[in-house]
Amino acid sequence: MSDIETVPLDFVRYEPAEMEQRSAAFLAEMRRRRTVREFSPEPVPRSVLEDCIATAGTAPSGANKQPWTFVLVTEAEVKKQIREAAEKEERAFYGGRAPQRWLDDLAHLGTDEHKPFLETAPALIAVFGQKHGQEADERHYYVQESVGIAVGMLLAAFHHAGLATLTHTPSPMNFLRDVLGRPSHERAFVLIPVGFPADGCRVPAIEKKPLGDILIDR
Ligand code: IYR
Repeated sequence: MSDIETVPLDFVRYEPAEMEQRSAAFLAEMRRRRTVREFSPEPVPRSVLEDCIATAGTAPSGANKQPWTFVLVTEAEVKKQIREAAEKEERAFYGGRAPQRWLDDLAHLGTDEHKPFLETAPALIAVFGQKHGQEADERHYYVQESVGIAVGMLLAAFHHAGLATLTHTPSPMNFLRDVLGRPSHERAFVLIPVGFPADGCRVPAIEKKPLGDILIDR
């Protein structure tokens, strides 16, 4: 590295046996993560929400521009507005806008245009990607990739903290910018209800691909 400013790397190195134990334990924990569509209205601690959003904010990003905004919604009135706007789009989606092939692919998940979780979940996080910086001449790079990585870390952080999430993509979700009063250079990326699962919550019987289907040696 040339004459850029540096700091010592804060890196923890583990013995092989401990690495194996840690990676296996993390895998087992992440395998329990499921997308939840039935939430309890029980509130969640503000500090946990903040820590998880801060965790997402540690993600790598193009030129370290951190091109994301996480809007935390807990007010009933705002959640209601979001539900109404989302259900309007989803009625059009399920009522004919989506190609039949797409609806067929969703059938096994049991989703439809009703989105009660947008009001039941104690918190919604609307994630926005910033097309450029505060000033229009500050460029951002790989915005979709950067925000996608941050959202993956956010979902893992919530699961690790003991909260359930739903990666909800009302389509289209431009209404979020208006309802939440975000500037025109921000584009909604995903809407994430967060909370505890409802009592007796059930989830679709689906499976992840085995490792042999996703890992290729060469
Ligand atoms: N946005 C709709 C449809 C939907 C699309 C995909 I791809 C999913 O994995 C799940 C749902 C909805 O949220 O119902």
